[in-house]
Amino acid sequence: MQKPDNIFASHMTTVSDFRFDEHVADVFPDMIQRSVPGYQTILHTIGELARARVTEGSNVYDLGCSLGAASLAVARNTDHLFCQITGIDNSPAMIERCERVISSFHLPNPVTLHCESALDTKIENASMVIMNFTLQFIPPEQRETLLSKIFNGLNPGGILVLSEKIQHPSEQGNHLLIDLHHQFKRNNGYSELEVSQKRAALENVMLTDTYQTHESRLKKVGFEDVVMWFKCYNFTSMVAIKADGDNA
Ligand code: GEK
Repeated sequence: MQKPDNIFASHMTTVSDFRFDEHVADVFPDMIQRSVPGYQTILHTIGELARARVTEGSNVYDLGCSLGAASLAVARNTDHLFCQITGIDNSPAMIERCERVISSFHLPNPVTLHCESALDTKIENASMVIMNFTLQFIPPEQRETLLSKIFNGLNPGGILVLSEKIQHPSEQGNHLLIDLHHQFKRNNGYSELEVSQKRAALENVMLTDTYQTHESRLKKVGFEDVVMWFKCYNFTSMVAIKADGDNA
């Protein structure tokens, strides 16, 4: 049974900045499921992409792995070859619980976890890197350097799966998408107070870019192609492809 997320249910006199602490880690599966449209579809597709693109003897990195949902999707879909899956998160509470989740499954490929910032992770011999709603928590001025490091660590033909909450470039379009997302959350049982207090908590912590910013930055660091394969309201998932030797 998942623990229900009621972190923002009672009135707070001051809303502190959102942190991935033990309270959040305890309710995380319920929180992300009720807050991110298409979360299960995205995990399913990460599994499909892993089956199609992960190569024998390569590394897969899940940066900002939380409780390991994307790493598990990769592990379950790579039973036909050997690969090393590495989950990274800088929240000790997340990594501690993720260890428990991962060790409760018998997986065809090893998943190794490290508590560190994705900014410090060495990326090498990678056929797939996943940032499933993580880049939005990295300071904006460090995003290009991180993406460049990922690009350099990917093998030719390797992919980055980048899922992000985005901003629409026009104010009225952005409001339309925010309203639809808030309605999605109310439909999933969050109250008006929960929606507004969570929004205030995330304001300084989760800094979103437009799709255009993502696409041009990914191209700038060297990716050959950027494919937006999922969008619902202001939530999107992209696959950035590194040219393989034959196309380069
Ligand atoms: C999933 N991918 O379920 N380095 C490493 N981790 C970080 C950093 C950083 N610098 N900053 C934040 N995080 C998951 C969901 S949640 C998305 C990812 C969300 C971690 C943070 O601790 C948290 O676990 C994760 O990124 C973001 O597929 O809650 O909206």
